[in-house]
Amino acid sequence: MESKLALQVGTTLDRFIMRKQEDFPFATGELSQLLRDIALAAKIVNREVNHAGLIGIGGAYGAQNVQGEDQQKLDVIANIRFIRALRNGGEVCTIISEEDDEMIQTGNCKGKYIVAMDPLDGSSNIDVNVSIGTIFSIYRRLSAFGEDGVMNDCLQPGTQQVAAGYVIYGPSTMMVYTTGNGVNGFTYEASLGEFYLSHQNIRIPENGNIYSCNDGNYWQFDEGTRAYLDYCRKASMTARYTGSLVGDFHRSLLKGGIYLYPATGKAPNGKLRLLYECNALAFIAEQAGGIATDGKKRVLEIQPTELHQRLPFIIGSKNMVEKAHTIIQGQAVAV
Ligand code: P6P
Repeated sequence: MESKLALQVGTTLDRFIMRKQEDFPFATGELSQLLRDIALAAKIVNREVNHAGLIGIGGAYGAQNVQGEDQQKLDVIANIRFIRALRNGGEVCTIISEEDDEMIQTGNCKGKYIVAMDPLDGSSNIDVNVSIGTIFSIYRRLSAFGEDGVMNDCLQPGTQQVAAGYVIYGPSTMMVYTTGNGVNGFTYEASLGEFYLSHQNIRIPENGNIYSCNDGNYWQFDEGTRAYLDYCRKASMTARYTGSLVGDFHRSLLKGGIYLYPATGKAPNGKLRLLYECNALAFIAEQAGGIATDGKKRVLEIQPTELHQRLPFIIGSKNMVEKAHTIIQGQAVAV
């Protein structure tokens, strides 16, 4: 049911959230507050990303995260900022973060929600000023209120997300999210400290001409994936790959396109993480009319077994992902 009052481009995120809450007569406002808490953290991280080079918080932190990846200073800062905002907001009992091996208990035992997040994805791009992003998924807790969240709360399939989104820190900073009723994008005006509705009811074009994949892994891919990349080259499609999932997905969402991170020799289960990267973008893609799979199965239906599990990932325009499946699974001869 549409909100009573039309929401025009230029509406602030706060007003948008409030108006959309009216569409849920039994809503009690906690999810709305949680989305505001995320937006607040994004504003703070945006400020730090914007002048990292000036205040010496660029570069490596000198430690590795649970993934064995070199943490950048901003990875650590962003993780702290989002955890603090979610803890202070009071709506979240437990957080899963790329930067922390274990579940993070906020102490808000009455919090209704679980958040899975990649606080700063693509951070190796910070020092070369390429877009980076935050990715988040929100779930209702399954366990009883009054206690810390438990593993069962965290290992829910993506179909159980109540909201998901990302923030892209690029030429402009945007927050794009869905609560299951379409996808909307908000552009940040730093001088006013507000996100404004700039991309209403985003739909991903069914077709596109851009494919996004790390071609350097070509000989590590299986035969089907190589056949698909050969098809893209023969079709004179455009290759675009920034090394930032959020940036490459955002382009596919707005212009049409496909992003692939298949299994490789170095990453036999794929590189990207189900809980705090793929599920959120898959929810957004499907809400916008696109598709997201692990090469075979719908990402949102995958039952997680570990907090940091990885999977091969294909996401983007409906017809492009379907074409990729037919070639990769050997059901069609690449032209
Ligand atoms: P590669 C960044 O580390 C990331 O998780 C995604 O943002 C990005 O798409 C991918 O990994 C890049 O990985 O192996 O191509 O450098």
